[in-house]
Amino acid sequence: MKKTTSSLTIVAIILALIALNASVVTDAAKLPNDPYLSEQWGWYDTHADKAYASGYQGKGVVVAVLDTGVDDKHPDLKANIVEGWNFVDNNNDTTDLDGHGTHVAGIIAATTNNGIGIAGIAPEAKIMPLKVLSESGGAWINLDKAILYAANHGAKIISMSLGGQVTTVISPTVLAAIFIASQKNVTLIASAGNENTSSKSYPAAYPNVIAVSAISKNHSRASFSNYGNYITFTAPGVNILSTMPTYPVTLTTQYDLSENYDSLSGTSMACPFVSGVVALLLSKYPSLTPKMVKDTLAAQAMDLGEKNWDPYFGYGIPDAYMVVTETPIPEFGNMSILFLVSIGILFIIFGHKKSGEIASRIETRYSSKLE
Ligand SMILES: [Ca+2]
Ligand SMILES: [Ca+2]
Repeated sequence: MKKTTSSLTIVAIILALIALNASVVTDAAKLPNDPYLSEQWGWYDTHADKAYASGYQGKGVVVAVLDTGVDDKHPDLKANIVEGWNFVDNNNDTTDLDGHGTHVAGIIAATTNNGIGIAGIAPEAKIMPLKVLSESGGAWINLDKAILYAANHGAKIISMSLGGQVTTVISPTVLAAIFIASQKNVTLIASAGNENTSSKSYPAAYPNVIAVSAISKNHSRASFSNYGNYITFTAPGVNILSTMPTYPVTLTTQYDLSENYDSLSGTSMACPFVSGVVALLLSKYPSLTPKMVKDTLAAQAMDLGEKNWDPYFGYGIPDAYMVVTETPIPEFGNMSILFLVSIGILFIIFGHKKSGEIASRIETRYSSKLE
């Protein structure tokens, strides 16, 4: 990522200057009628209000959510769920018994302007629940297979609010799956991790994966958020209100969260904001490559901290409004594709020289009061 930073920075500066001259007017009359909207600071912070008024809402885009499953009976979600797969139990029952996946799904695509609950970033996008985590947390199951399943079943975005730190081992099968999905024009996004460290977390730090750190409402880095060279973007991740299962699950029975709706904090919550913004972009420009998606988000992001890319906020907060109103960043020639292929093959070969298991767990921070 470092090598591409300087050229991207120049593009980002030019686009930022153009952006400064653009005047943005929000039509308050076009805000949706969801009653908890005023509590959704992250929705406003990513400029989803202005995007909503623009009319682009993620239509035609399927987002695979690799997580604990989703409550597909939730009144604020049921219209937007497509069939997925349960890789933990190897069946098609993707019921969420934890709560984490349902929360992530609501941030991306809760039904909006339906008079109940919350609004999503891309309310006309569809969620494909791919269950790779059980309610007891712990290691992900078949992450590589889930990535390939998503890419082969029409998902344009793979949202991964999960990860783990791997200091000496790289998973060759996950790397290969990421590479294949990228070649199919699927954009992969992952949470950066909640350990307040610059040590890399995977899959966020793999090539071709957008890594998302977390910020609080005052735009400071969330105290728990990871940072470092692998960070691509940042997004709201503290006290994020979203959907919870309508029945008892681990988060409600063991961590005192409420059924139906509640707030969580973590880079797990930041990742789906970016997934939602990408869904908005792809609903307008369905054939963008993952590189064009990343470059477009980067050029139009709201910069934070040190000027331009930095290790805490990456390129900044992706802007839901800018991505549906400004022209995408083109990909120049085929050199970049050849470069990506070379890098992909190198990494796969490198990966095969290693062996062992990945230590992993759910990236969740069960807190709504710490910040
Ligand atoms: Ca709603
Ligand atoms: Ca910056």
